Amino acid sequence: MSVASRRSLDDPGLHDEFLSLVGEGDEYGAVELVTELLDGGATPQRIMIDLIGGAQTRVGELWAANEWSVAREHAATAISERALAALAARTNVRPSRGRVTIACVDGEWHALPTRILAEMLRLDGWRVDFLGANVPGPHLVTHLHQTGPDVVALSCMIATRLPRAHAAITACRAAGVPVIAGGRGFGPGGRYAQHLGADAWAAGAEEAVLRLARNWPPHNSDPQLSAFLGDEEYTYVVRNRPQLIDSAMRQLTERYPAMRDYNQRQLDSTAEDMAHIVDFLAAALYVSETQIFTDFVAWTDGVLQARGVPPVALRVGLEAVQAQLRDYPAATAILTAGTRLVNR
Ligand code: B12
Repeated sequence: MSVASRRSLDDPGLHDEFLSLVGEGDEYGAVELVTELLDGGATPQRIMIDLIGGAQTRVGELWAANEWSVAREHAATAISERALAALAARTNVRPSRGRVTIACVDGEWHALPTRILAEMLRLDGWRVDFLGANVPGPHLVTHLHQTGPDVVALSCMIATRLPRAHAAITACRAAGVPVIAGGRGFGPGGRYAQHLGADAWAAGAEEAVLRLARNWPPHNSDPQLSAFLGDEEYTYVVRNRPQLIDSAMRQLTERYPAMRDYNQRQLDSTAEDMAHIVDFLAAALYVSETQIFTDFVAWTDGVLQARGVPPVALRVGLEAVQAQLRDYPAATAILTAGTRLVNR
């Protein structure tokens, strides 16, 4: 290709072009585009963060706005993964630093952000063991004993996985391996990460690269090591999860008549929303942070409204869970804060 026609990350319309390619499931087109950018002199880091990461963020927005279906989002993510793999195949770096294990916590399926992290660290000279999505804590610890890494990078993108993140962080530290945490599940500025005992937190892959290169292991880390944060209310909600969801579904059918005409798919997604209400409530109780729940309610409200579900349905759903938790003051306060948001 001639120099004049080289592609650059600053080309007008480039990001929209990549988004269309992943949206149309055009694997070859997406791989060709990132390869051309690499040939044109763009760094693999910028392509991963700005182009692929940026497109994924747009995919999330399009899904939330009901413009893209779940299937289209899944297909797009698969193409982004292919583009990432193509970049990785073109960039070999001899390991010159330590060894890092990268894993998503138990029940966490957002593997792509950690794949980006893995590639960024590999390009910076780390030897990377990438374990991917949904890694159960005990298996992670076995892996640490077998491979002896210098650091574990643990991802939590959804706050409902925080109790599992806490268990994993505690187990890694007990095995003598420091933990850097990341992903939006750890809250604004990663504020739950230290609370749950992580040695460090980074907002994104670029920050993690700097953090691990310059100041690792952290000498002055002062994690608040608490073996178990869940109190009686958290335990009650987790133990009674199925009953809380079933009973809330029944109450919702009585109090929100439109639901009686729902088809099976609508009923399934309502049950899923109800399960999320209970799971986010449990997470908020676990770390004593109402904001985990109110952020979730605000987000769900937007998602439901984009799908033509009126706010009253969510409000009734929240009330149906709250009605079963009258004797639990912290849960009641959190649910009240959530309901207040929907009433605005
Ligand atoms: C693709 C996707 C999925 C895919 C994931 C497939 C895969 N292989 O990764 C699937 C379909 C599995 C999925 C499922 C769900 N998802 Co989703 N998903 C997304 C989406 C569209 C893209 C994620 C992504 O790749 N982002 C691109 C990366 C580059 O973004 P990033 O966060 O900036 O990444 C950086 C940081 O996170 C950080 N980082 C991440 N981990 C770590 C770890 C360490 C140690 C460090 C240092 C840094 C770090 O570094 C990354 C690179 O710089 C996002 C939208 C979005 N805005 O991200 C939603 C999103 C994350 N999902 C969301 C939701 C709600 C869900 C579901 C609950 C949906 C449902 N109803 O079932 C489930 C939960 C599944 C689970 N239990 O994990 C919400 C979360 C909202 C919230 N309340 O927090 C989002 C934000 C969508 C939205 N706009 O609302 N999802």
